[in-house]
Amino acid sequence: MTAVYQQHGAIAVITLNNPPVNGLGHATRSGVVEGVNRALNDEAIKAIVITGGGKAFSGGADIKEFNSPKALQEPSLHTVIRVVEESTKPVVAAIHSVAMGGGLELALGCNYRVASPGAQIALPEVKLGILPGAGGTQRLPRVIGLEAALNMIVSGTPVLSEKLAGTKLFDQMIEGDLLQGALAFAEKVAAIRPLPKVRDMKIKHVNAEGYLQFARNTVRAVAGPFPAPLKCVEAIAAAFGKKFEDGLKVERDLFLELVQTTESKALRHAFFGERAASKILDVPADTPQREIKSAAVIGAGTMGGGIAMNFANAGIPVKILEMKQEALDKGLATIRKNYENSMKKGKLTQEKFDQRVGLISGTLSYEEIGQADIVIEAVFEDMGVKETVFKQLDAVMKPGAILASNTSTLDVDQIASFTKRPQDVIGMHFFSPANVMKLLEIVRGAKTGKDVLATTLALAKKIKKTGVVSGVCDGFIGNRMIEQYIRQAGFLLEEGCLPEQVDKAIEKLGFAMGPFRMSDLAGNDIGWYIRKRRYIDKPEVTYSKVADLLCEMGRYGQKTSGGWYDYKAGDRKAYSSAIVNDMIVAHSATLGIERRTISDQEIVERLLYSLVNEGAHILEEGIAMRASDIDMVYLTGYGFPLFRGGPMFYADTVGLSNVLMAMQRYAKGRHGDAWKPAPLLSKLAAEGASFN
Ligand code: T1G
Repeated sequence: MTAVYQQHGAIAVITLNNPPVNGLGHATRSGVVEGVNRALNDEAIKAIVITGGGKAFSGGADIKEFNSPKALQEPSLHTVIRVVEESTKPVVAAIHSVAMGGGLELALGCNYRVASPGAQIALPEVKLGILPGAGGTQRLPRVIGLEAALNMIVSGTPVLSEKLAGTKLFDQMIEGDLLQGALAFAEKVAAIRPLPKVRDMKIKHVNAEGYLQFARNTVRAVAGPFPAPLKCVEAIAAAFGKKFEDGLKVERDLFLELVQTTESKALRHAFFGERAASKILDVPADTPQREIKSAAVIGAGTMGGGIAMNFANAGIPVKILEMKQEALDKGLATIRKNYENSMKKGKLTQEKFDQRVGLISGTLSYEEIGQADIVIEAVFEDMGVKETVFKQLDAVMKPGAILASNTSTLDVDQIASFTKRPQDVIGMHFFSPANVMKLLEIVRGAKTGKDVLATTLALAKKIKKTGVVSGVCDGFIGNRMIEQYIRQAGFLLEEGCLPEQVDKAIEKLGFAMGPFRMSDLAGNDIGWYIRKRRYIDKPEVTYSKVADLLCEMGRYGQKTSGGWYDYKAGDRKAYSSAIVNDMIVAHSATLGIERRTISDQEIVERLLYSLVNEGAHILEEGIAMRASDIDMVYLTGYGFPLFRGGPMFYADTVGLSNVLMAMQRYAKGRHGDAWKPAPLLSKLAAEGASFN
C-alpha cells in the first residue's frame, strides 16, 4: 500500500508510504482519497492526520509519471486536494524532513499544518521548468504573504520549517515526536467549526500591482531562456483580484503549457540524469564502501590545489605532496588566496575559512601520506611521470588506500599495471578549475574493484561533484567527443568561416563559450600537444592545420595576449584579430579551397552532430553506460546549455533521422570520413527511436 490507514482513538492517520520520498504517484493519490473517505464514513473518527512515512512528508508529484497518462489519471492531485479541502472533518498535515512541490500543496489543502523543525519546505517546480500546478501559487501567498511566496516559488529554494513558524503556514511547531504532537493537536481542533481553509484567506499587500510589475521586470531580466520563472509570477498575480477557482485555472493553464516545453523536459532529464549517473549496472547500491577519512594529493599546481580544496570543503583533511618547497609554498598560498577571495565576496565566513585552511597541509615526503585513505595524483600528463609516481605510491600507501589518477586522457589500465594493487586504482578526472567545475569523470579500469568504484561514486557526491563513470579509452567521454567538435571547427575555418562567426553561432544556441574562445582560455598549446601525438598514433585521422599554424605563431591564447583573438592587458574580452583572419584566408588559398559563405545552421549542426556521433560510438563501446551520462558530462563539464539537455538529448529533440540526414549531407563534403555514422545512431534513426 502506498498510503497506510490507521486509527488512533478518534483520529484517523493516513501515512504516505511510497519510498524514497513519497512521490504522489497515482497509487499514493488513490490511497489518500480512500483514506479520507473511509475516515469521513466512520462516525468514530473526529479528525484526520496526513503524514509521510520514511525520509519525507512528500517530495511532490511523481516526476517519473510526467508526460505519461498516469500523471493526470484520476484521482489527480487536484482531486486529492479538493477531497481533503472539502472534508467535513478537520484534516491536519504533519510535516517532517521534506515537504516539496505537490507535497506542500497537499498540506496547503489541509485545514491545519503542524511541522517538526528542520523540514525543507519548497515549491521547487521552477527548477524543473514548470510551476506549482496544484494550487501552490494561489495558496502559498495566502499563508506567508505575496513577497515571501513569490521568492520561494520563483527561486524554488527550500526554506527550513522553523523559519516559517510565525506564519499561517504552520499552526504549530512540534518538538519531539511529530505523530504524538499531531494527534494532540487534532484532538484540540476536532470540534472547531467552521473548518479553516487556506483558499478563504485574504492576501494583503500594500501595493500588489506595483510589486508584481517589479517582479516581472526583475524575473524577465534574469530568467534567460527559461519561460517558467515569468509564468510563476503570472500565476501568482492571478491570486489577486480573481475568484480562487479562476486563479486556479490560470495556474493550471500555465502549468500545462510549461510541462510540454523542451526546456522543462531538458531540466527533468538533467534531474534524473544526475541521479542515474551514480547507478552502475554490476555494482549494487549496497556494495561495501571503504571509509574515506583523509586524503592526499600529489602535485600542488592548479589542478592539485583545486582537488585538495574539494576535500577541505567537504571537511576531509588533505595533505598535498610536492617535490620542492617552493612549489609547495606557492600551491598552498594559491589555495589560501582562493579562500580569501571567496571570503571577500561574502561566500565564505571567517570560521569556514579557518576550518578549511586548517584541513589542508603540505609535505615533501611520500612517507608522510602513506596513511591517507585515498591519494589523487595530479602530476604532468605524461605516462613516464605517472609510472614513477604510481610505483612510489604502491610502495608507501597503506593497504586498502585508493590510488586515483587525475589523468585527462591516459590509459588507466596501464597506470594500474605500475602497481601490485590494480584493484585499488581508478581515474578521477577533475575539470579545471577543479574546486569549481561540477563534473568528475570516474574512469573504471578493467581491474578496478567494485568497492573502489562504489566508494569513489559516494565520494563524488560528498565533495559535491557529478560523478560520471567512464570506461578506459583515449579522452574518456568528454575529451574524446570534444576532439571531433574541434576537428569540425577547424574545417569550418578552412572552408569559409572566421573564429568569431563559429563562436557566435554556437553561443547563440546557448553555449557559454564557442570553441575558439574556449581554446584561447584553456591554452591553444594543449590541443597542439595532443594533435602532435595524434599525427603519429592516428595518421589516418585528418585535422585542419590552422590551429598548428596559430601555435607556430606563438599565439597560445589569453596567456600570450593573443590566440584566435587579440587580447588587451587586464581585459579578457576577445577582439577579432586581422593577423589571424588573414592567416586563415591565406591557408585556404594554399589548400586550393574556394572559401564559401557558411550558414550558422551548418556550423551548429557540424559542431553538435560530431559530438552526437562520437557519443553514439561511446555508447556502443560501453565506455558510457547510458546516453544521459554523456549528457551529464556535457552539462556539468563543457558548458552545454542546460535548457538543451545535453548533446544526446538535443539530438533526440531534433530527431535522429534528421541528424542522420544532415550527416549524410556533410559526408559528401571535405573530410567526409568524419561523418561515417555510428551503427547505433543509424539503428535508432531507422527505428524512429531515441538515445534517452
Ligand atoms: N518524483 C519522483 N522521484 C523523485 C522525486 C519526485 N518528486 N524526488 C526525488 N525522487 C527520487 C530521485 O529520483 C531519487 O531516485 C530518490 O528519489 C532520492 O532522491 C503538481 C507537478 C526530495 C529533496 O522537484 O529535490 O510536485 O535515484 O537522491 O538528496 O506542483 O529528491 O533513488 O531512484 O534527490 O534526499 C516537485 C525533487 C515535483 C522535488 C530528496 N518536487 N526532489 O533529496 O534524495 S513537481 C521536486 C528533490 C510537482 C506539483 C508539481 C530531492 C529531495 P533514485 P535524491 P535526497
